[in-house]
Amino acid sequence: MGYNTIKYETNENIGKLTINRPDALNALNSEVLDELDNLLNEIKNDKDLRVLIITGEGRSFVAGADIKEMSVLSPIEANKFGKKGIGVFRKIETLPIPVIAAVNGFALGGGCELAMACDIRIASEKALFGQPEVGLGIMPGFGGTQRLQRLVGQGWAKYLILSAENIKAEKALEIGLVQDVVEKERLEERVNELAKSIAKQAPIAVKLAKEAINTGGQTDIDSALRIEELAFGMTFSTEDMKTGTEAFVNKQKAEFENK
Ligand code: CO8
Repeated sequence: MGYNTIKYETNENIGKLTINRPDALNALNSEVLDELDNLLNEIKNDKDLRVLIITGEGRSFVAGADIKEMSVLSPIEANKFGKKGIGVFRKIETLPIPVIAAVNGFALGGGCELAMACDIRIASEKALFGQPEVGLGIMPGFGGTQRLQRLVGQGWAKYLILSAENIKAEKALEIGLVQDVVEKERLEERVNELAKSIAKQAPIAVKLAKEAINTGGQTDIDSALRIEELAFGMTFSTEDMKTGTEAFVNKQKAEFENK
């Protein structure tokens, strides 16, 4: 399918999705969200894919939801727009494969929220993070009030959301919002390295581990440990479990088949 506002390519078993509205610093309008939704449905059904990378074209990751589009919305329309974004971001978060945000520039408002819906965030030293919504008379509406506190705790979540202050990549690293910061020129290489290292692990084990972290993170410890117990047991029904453990015993490298 052809897209106007996003680009998608695959290299072996790694997908790369680029938000492609550089003139608007990749702001998320309804068209971007609709196209993302369609593409994510395709990605979800691609059995060969093992990792997805999300990044932005040009000097911005995503500078937020499209303020021009939002400025004329009625409350009902705003609600619909918010719901659309929340649905798309949840689709990213619950994809059966890991998703890495390669944060190449501005990650503001909906852009920070998009990065947070990914499993891992690697930032360029030029990246800027923030939830500036209250400065526009609105508030985060694509999951920011919930995901930010889960990632960095309520203190920093309140600091960032209530002050609308932006922070540089190094600060984002310090508070745990991103997992690594690299020079701008090295971002692609660093993210590809990480994607490849995830892609060579046993895919079903990776998928179950992601699911256990996501689901367990939303529940009490006893239920969460039960989720882990069940998922752990399930890995023993895979051929990849035999491949992985036998390769270790025979001092060989495992090649997993996603079975
Ligand atoms: N929406 C629409 N257009 C944008 C956005 C945006 N979020 N950000 C940048 N642009 C456009 C600019 O309007 C400009 O367009 P034009 O050339 O036509 O004037 C172009 O991108 C380039 O931007 P600037 O000239 O401003 O570039 P600068 O380098 O001077 O500044 C900044 C870069 C600092 C990133 C600046 O553009 C900026 O502050 N952007 C807005 C950041 C922001 O406030 N983001 C949060 C938006 S609100 C949000 O995300 C809510 C999410 C939840 C929605 C829930 C829905 C109900």
